[in-house]
Amino acid sequence: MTKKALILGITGQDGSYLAELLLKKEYKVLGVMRRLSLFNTERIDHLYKKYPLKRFDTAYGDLIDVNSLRKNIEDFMPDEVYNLAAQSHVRISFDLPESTFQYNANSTLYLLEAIKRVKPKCKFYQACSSEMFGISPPLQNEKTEFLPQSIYGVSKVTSFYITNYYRRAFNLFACTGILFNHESPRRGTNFVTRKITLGLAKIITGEIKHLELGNLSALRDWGFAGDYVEAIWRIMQQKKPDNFVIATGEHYSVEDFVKLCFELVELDWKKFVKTDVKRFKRPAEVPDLQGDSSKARKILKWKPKVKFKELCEMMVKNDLQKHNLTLNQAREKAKKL
Ligand code: NAP
Ligand code: F7E
Repeated sequence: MTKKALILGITGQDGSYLAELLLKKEYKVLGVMRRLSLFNTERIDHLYKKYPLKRFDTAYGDLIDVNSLRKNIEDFMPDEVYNLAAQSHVRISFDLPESTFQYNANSTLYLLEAIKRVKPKCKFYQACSSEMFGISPPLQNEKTEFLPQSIYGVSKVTSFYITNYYRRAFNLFACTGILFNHESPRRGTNFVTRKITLGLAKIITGEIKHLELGNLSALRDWGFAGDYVEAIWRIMQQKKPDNFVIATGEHYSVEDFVKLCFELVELDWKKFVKTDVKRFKRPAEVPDLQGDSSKARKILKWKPKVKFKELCEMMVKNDLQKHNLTLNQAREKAKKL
């Protein structure tokens, strides 16, 4: 029988990759998106074109509009609900603490309560985050203490406990994935990796002279979003609901990422990157994230395919291509800078 999946956060990076994966697996997918004054379906337009509406469609809903969430569950009666929607920017959560918390924590409660009442057999996935570990030193795994450094992190810890509570108290199939940073050509342009690859392309075309960044010494465990949505799906296919850390196990600094990207086009990054630590400073930073995903590797039989260097290259090539440049053409242009 065709499985039905409801994806919250369909217009985001992960929502678009997960929808692609589930549609390939013959699922029927309904994506939930919020009303905006302009359409922002760039990441899923190819899916509207490729699949008929009875396989892939979208409906309106908002994370803090409890009725909209419940209505979508009642109308669609999904077998699996993936809550990937969030105010996902850590830095912005310092400016918008209240709404970040409401979106990211309350929505988990609203969705689980709706599932409990409407279709208790429906499986539920909550997107949690390595930001929950905050200043707990690496390696971080499922047993590591949560010491979040932002309301974003706190909101995800809350969503984690709500999900675990509904599993324990009401026997729902409610899981979490504690995912470390994952990037792709579809990454939002104000996250550091995409800001760097897009900035590099603009430097080559002469649109900008310099790229301004903040803390270059932060260490992150960066993987490829396409690999991570495979892990999300596997978490939902287990016999028992559980929590899993998903990570590559390697960590690199922001500076390492910058250096690798600029090396690809044979530019000396130090001539083009300015740091304005004060401007981009977070009131509380997370210095070092490096995940231990041995549980996922053993139980889900999952491991990441794309390595750090390949990820950089994939993202650089994509942003160059958006500026009508190949890597070789970019190198030629870079010689004249
Ligand atoms: P993203 O690209 O920022 O996507 C977030 C999605 O949430 C977008 O579709 C966004 O819609 C939607 N959304 C935000 N507020 C909403 C609201 N009030 N009502 C309905 N939808 C709303 O994030 P992502 O990188 O795909 O991440 C997916 C999930 O994983 C998020 O929960 C994030 O916190 C978590 N996570 C991400 C990472 C990572 O490294 N990417 C790591 C760990 C955890 P709009 O397009 O309208 O803004
Ligand atoms: O920052 C530093 C910044 O904003 C990474 C989200 O997907 O992953 C993401 O959160 C690091 C930080 O991601 C700039 O200070 C330096 O140390 O790309 P980011 P994040 O905060 O790690 C987690 C796991 C999530 O769950 C989140 O949803 O880079 N950094 N200079 C900068 N960061 C940004 N954004 N911009 C800069 O100019």
